[in-house]
Amino acid sequence: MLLTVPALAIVLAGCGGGGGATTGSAAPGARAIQVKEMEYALAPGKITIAKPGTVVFDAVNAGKMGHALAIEGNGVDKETGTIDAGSSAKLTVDLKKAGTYELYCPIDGHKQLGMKATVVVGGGGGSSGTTSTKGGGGGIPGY
Ligand SMILES: [Cu+2]
Repeated sequence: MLLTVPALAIVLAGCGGGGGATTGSAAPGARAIQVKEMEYALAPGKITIAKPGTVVFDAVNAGKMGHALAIEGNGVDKETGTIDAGSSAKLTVDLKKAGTYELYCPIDGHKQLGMKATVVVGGGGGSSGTTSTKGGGGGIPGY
């Protein structure tokens, strides 16, 4: 029996506060991003993600023919099968590295016709980010 797993999941969700307002019902920590596919474009054309992590691209085929969704870059190379017109598919990828990734439709010629988008993953660590007020622990004010 896996009785401890749901309890653990609840605990993790409970203390995972502080992130962005994630209203979706995706797995904890995963971001869901919807990408519309049509002839011949992807929308949005540029996706910015604050920091590395797991991303679920929800590819919706809003076009009139079959499409698919692929992502490539920084060692990542993954794609869905063909998505029929009116259907959708999920592409889950672990974008571990900050940098630029290319999202595109791998079906013959579609990328060249404009079915591509840029995904930029931010560094996470850096100037902005979480500035906690915990002060290094040993901070004795006034010393
Ligand atoms: Cu396509």
